[in-house]
Amino acid sequence: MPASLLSALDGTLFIDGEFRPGAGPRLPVINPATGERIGTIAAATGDEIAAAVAAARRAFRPWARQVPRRRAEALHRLGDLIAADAGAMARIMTLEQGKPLNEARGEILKLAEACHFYAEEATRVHGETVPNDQPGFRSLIVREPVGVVGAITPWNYPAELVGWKLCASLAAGCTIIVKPAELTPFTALAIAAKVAEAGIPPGVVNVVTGKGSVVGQALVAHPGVDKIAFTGSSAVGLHIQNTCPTIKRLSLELGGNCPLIVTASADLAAAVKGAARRSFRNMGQICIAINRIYVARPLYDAFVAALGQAADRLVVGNGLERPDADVGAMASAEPLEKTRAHLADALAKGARLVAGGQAPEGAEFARGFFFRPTVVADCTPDMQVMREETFGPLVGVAPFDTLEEAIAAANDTPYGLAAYGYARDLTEIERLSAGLDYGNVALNNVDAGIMNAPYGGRKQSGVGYEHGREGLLEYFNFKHVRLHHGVEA
Ligand code: TAP
Repeated sequence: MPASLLSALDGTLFIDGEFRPGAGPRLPVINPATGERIGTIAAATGDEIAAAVAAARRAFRPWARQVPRRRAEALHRLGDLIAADAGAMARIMTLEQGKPLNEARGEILKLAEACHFYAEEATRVHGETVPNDQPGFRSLIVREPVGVVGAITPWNYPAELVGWKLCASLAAGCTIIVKPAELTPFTALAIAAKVAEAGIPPGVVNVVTGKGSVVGQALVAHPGVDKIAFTGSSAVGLHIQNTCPTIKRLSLELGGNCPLIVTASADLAAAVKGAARRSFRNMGQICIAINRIYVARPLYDAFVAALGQAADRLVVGNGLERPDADVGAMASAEPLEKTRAHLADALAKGARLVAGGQAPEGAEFARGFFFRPTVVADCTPDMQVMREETFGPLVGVAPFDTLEEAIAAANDTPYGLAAYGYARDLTEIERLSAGLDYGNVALNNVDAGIMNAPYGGRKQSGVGYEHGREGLLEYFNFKHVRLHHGVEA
C-alpha cells in the first residue's frame, strides 16, 4: 500500500484541490534507516507557488463564509479518514523520518485527534460585547479569519506539526499553503490526499514542496500570504522575521534547550523514567526534549547510574522492521553530526561518559543514521550540551546544592520553550512552577503539551501559541464594531 501511495505522490504538488506533477527539478527523499532513496519531490517553481497562493486566495472568502458547523463537519471527516488509514500513513512517515512504526502510528492518530479537537472548537468561537461610556452605543468584538496562511514545518513531527496549523486554519475559516520539510514531504502530501477525500473545497489546502530557503522564503515574501505559521529552528525563525518584506502575522514555534531539575524530595525512580523518556524519545529530535539535567547532590550518583542503565536498556532499531523499538534512526546526517560534536565537546571539557557514545553495532545499522542514547555526567555550564539545542540522543547531567542555583542555571539560556521538574515537597514544587521562565513547565511528568492547553515558547523559542483556544485565536483578527443605536433606556 505505501509503495503505491508513495509512487502516486512522487514529484507531485497539491494545488487547487488536485495533485499535479511538479514542473521543477526533482530532489531525492531518503530512508534514514537504510540510506535508500524512497522517492523524489518536485522543487516548486515561482509559477506553481503563485498558483497555490492564487488558489488559496480564491477559496478564502467562500470558506470563511461557510457556517462553522460545515467547517467542523469537514474536519471531523478528515480526522476519521486519517485515523482509518493510520497504518499506511505511518509507514510513509517511518520510511522518510526513521521513527519506529508504532510511534509513527501514534503520531498519525494524534493528528486525527487534532482534527476532531479543532472541529469542536470551530463551533465555539465567540465574540464579546464591551460596555461604552456613552449611552446609546454598543461595541461588538468580532473574530474574523486572518486570511491565507503559509505554514512552514520541520521534519521531526511531520504529521502533527502540519496538522496543528492546518486544523486551526480550517476551523477559523482561513485557507492554507503548507511547505513541509524537504526531508519529510510525503507525510504532508498523504495528508493532502485525505483532504481531497474529505471533500474539502479546492484551494482551501495546498501543499508545495522544495527547499525552505527558496519555496518557504517565497511564501514569506508573497504579498498574498497574510500569516506565516512557522515551526523550526530559532535561526530560521529569526531569518523569517528579519526578511518578511511586509507586515504580516507571524507565529514562530522555535528551538529549545530544555532543563530538568530533580530536587532532593523527588521520587527518584519516577524522575529517571521521565528523564529517559523525554531525553531520548524520537532520538532526542524534539523541541521539548530534555537537553540538560540538574540533580540535587544527595540524589546525584544514584540518578546518574540509574539513567545510564535506563538509556542502555532502550532498543534501537530500523523503525519498519522493529515497529516496537524504543527509538529508530535519526532523520539525517546533520543532527547526528551535531550530536557527535556536542558529545566530543563535553568529553573534551571533562564530562564523564555514562551510557552510549557511539553507533549501535551490527550490519543493520551500517548505512543508517543511528546512535546509542547517550548520557554524560559531571557537566559544566561551558559545555555545548548544557547551552545549545543538541536535537539528538544526548543528555548532560550536573549536580546542584541549592534550588535557587538550579533554577538560575535552568533559566540561564536564550530559550524558553519547556522545562521539567521532579519534586514532592510542596514548597519546592511552587518555587519550580513560579521560577522557571518557560512557556511550558511540566512537574512530576514529562508531557508538557496537551491538545487543549496553549503550547508556545518565550525568548528565542518563539512567539504565539498552538493548541488550545489560544492556538485557534492565532488565526483570527479581532474587529471592533462600534454601533450607535441611539436607544438610551
Ligand atoms: P529548520 O531548519 O528551521 O527548518 C524548518 C522549516 O523551515 C523547513 O521546512 C525548512 O525547509 C524551512 N526553511 C529553511 N530555511 C528557510 C527560509 N529561509 N525561509 C523559509 N523557510 C525555511 O528546522 P528543522 O531542522 O527542520 O527542525 C528542527 C528545529 O525545529 C529545532 O530547532 C526544533 O527545536 C524546532 N522545532 C520546534 C518545535 C516547537 S513547537 N517549538 C517543534 C518541532 C521542532 P527545508 O527543510 O525543506 O529546507
